[in-house]
Amino acid sequence: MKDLISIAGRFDLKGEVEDIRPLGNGLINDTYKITTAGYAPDYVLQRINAAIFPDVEMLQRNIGAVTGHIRAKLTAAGEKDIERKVLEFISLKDSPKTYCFDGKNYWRVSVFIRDAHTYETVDPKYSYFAGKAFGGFEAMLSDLKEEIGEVIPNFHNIEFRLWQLAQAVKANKGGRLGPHSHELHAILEDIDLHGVEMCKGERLFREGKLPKRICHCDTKVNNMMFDDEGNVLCVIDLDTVMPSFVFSDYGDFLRTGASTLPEDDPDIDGVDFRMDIFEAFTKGYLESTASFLTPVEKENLPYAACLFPFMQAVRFFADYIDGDLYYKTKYTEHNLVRTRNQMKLFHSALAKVPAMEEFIKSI
Ligand code: GN1
Ligand code: MG
Repeated sequence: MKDLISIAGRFDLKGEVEDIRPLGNGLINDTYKITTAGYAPDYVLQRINAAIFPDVEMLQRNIGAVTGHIRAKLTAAGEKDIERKVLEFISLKDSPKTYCFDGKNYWRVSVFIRDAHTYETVDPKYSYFAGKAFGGFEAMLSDLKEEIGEVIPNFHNIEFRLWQLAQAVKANKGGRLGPHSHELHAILEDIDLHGVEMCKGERLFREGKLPKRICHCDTKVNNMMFDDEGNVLCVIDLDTVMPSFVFSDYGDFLRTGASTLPEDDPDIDGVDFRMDIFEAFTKGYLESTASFLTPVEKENLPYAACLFPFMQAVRFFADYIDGDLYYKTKYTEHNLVRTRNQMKLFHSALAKVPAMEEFIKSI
């Protein structure tokens, strides 16, 4: 706590720090809430996982460009309550930089959005709002002039993720893959069976048929803030904002929002892809992206709904085989449980592609 207070002290905060305690459940960074005295805003302090984001300068530059652009748009539109509608990062006392290095770790601070909530699950009504908000986020950034760097190269490139899995299998760093690990081999076969089909996006890109746009790339349900009345306030967790296919934002929301269970629930039989959430989210998303979405993007949204659980399974599984080097885990089999869960969700979504296509055609 003393260390955290001294780190917080390097940022240009209003008000005196009263308390700092852990916040949220991200799998990558460590997050804390800073409570301040009196009327000053509270803040969010984050230790940036530099193993995953080695270029912190680029990371914070991207975020600065995106939040600055959105703030300017909201201001021009005469929005009220802008502090709750876009994140604000705080600079250091002695420099305009929005991060510091303590000799070991990188840290940053943003304003804590008051009276706001995140949810781990959503009903169809909220999914519709979420579709409008994530689509609206892409729409707002569609005329951003500043260059946004690829902060994690190949982040949502499934060809690369499959290659990583193959490397993990070869190296077997965690020693988890043996001749008797029948289940693991069965998962590998299943992934292999669908790999080519799931690389469709990368092929369309190479053929010049699919654009990259500035996307959020981590549109999990819990990365969106709602006010007390259930209105979307803003999108948070901007670390992975980068050029990608719109499939990233569309597919990753459904991966978490349309699943009947959380991504690490061991009740695999209970995992199912919810069409009511799909329909509501898709409606909202198509409304807010109408100004730029191309026919190829639109027609491949059902593919995106399958791609994201598939890609997440590939990533969790590679990490399991590596011996849990990337994702935080709470128990030995955690990444394997996540893999099974995401493969089940993938199959459930895949079976519903014809119904999804029909719905999209109907609107
Ligand atoms: C990570 O940080 P968090 O928990 O929002 C990951 C996402 C995964 C997600 C799975 C930088 O997101 O890509 O979809 O875990 N972020 C990074 O829960 O790898
Ligand atoms: Mg997050």
